[in-house]
Amino acid sequence: NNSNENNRTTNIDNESNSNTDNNYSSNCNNRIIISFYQPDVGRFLTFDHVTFWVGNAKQAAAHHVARLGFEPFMYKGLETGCREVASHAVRQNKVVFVFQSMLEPDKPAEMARHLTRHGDGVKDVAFQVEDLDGIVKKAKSRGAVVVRNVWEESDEHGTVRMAVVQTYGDTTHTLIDRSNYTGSFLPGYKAVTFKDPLTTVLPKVGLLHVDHIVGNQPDLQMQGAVDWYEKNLLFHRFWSVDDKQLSTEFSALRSIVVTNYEETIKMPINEPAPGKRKSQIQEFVDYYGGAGVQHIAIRTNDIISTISNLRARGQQFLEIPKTYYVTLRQNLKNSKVKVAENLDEIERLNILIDYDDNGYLLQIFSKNCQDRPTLFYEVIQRCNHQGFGAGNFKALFEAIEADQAERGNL
Ligand code: TYF
Ligand code: FE
Repeated sequence: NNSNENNRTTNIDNESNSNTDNNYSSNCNNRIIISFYQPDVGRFLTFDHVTFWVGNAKQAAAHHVARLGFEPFMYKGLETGCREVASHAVRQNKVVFVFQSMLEPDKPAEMARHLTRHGDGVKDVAFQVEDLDGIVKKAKSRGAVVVRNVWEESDEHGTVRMAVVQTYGDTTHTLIDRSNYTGSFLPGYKAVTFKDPLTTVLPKVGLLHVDHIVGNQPDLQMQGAVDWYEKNLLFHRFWSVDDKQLSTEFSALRSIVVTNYEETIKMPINEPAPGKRKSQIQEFVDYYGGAGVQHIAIRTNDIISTISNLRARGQQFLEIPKTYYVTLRQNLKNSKVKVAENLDEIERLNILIDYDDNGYLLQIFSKNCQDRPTLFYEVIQRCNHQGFGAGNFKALFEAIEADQAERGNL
């Protein structure tokens, strides 16, 4: 490997700042140079699956089947010889969610603590990797906490190798090497043969794969979380905004996106910023009891039908004020970009659009998935646009603040 060939330099702005000297500046007039090298060991491929620790895994899985269009997929629990934890996996195209619950009083203790502190939430985001040993060795040498060293699990379909590393809060990343495995999920699970009748009665949703997963951090902890990915996983910054771009009249936040070398996995990291009222990120941190996963964004190729069908299943989304669509229609007239979707449909469904001259993205945000105002989902369709909806932040945050006000949390 010729390192010069593999060296990409992105001139984002202009003042010196490499990803080895993490000198993030929140002044958007500063000019920053980020260079990044192809890591000499390992490769991150994709999001693999997401594990949720919840009070009632059976019902959480059923909820995702009924409301969000997942299908029952895999199971392990008492019937398969797992005496302490029940795991229900559901799947929709490449999106796999695993819901896990305790089977016995107070056991496993870590799960009990997690549940009482955080409520239902994301425990682990698994990545599919190549050269697991190289990645774990590198992360360890850089100081990452390895929760579980490399281990193997086998069945008639081959062998899966895995390791677990600690990221923000109580959240972990399982790293999975599937190169010697042909099974559809993981050893130890049995396929669920039950076909939920709702699957045939209700309209198909068409969620395809995870686009990005966002982690909220307590005040002033965003940079540390970003550094963790740069240092230990050799991720780099993809895109960043400062609190000037991310504020409404009342509240603000900062956000930095980190991604792997190939840019197939995107992990935005948020922190609250000072404003007149409580930041939505602070509200999350207060209710979650620290850092954690705030939203999972899932891709579709046809957001109009995806959202129509999710709404038909009773999934609820944030409401966007009419004024957003008045401004949008005006601005789109003066723009080079042509939006293929019908704007009346977009408005009826409360979908947001962000665009530049070359492309656009369509996105929408669900209401919170549980009683605590913590995790929610985003559905996103990309048409030659790799952003995260910066142009929508103001409208979106005002919509979130309306919900915050209803909860008495401003
Ligand atoms: O992932 C993103 O950056 C967008 C926008 O609290 C966003 O989905 C950012 C922060 C937030 C909610 C949405
Ligand atoms: Fe997002």
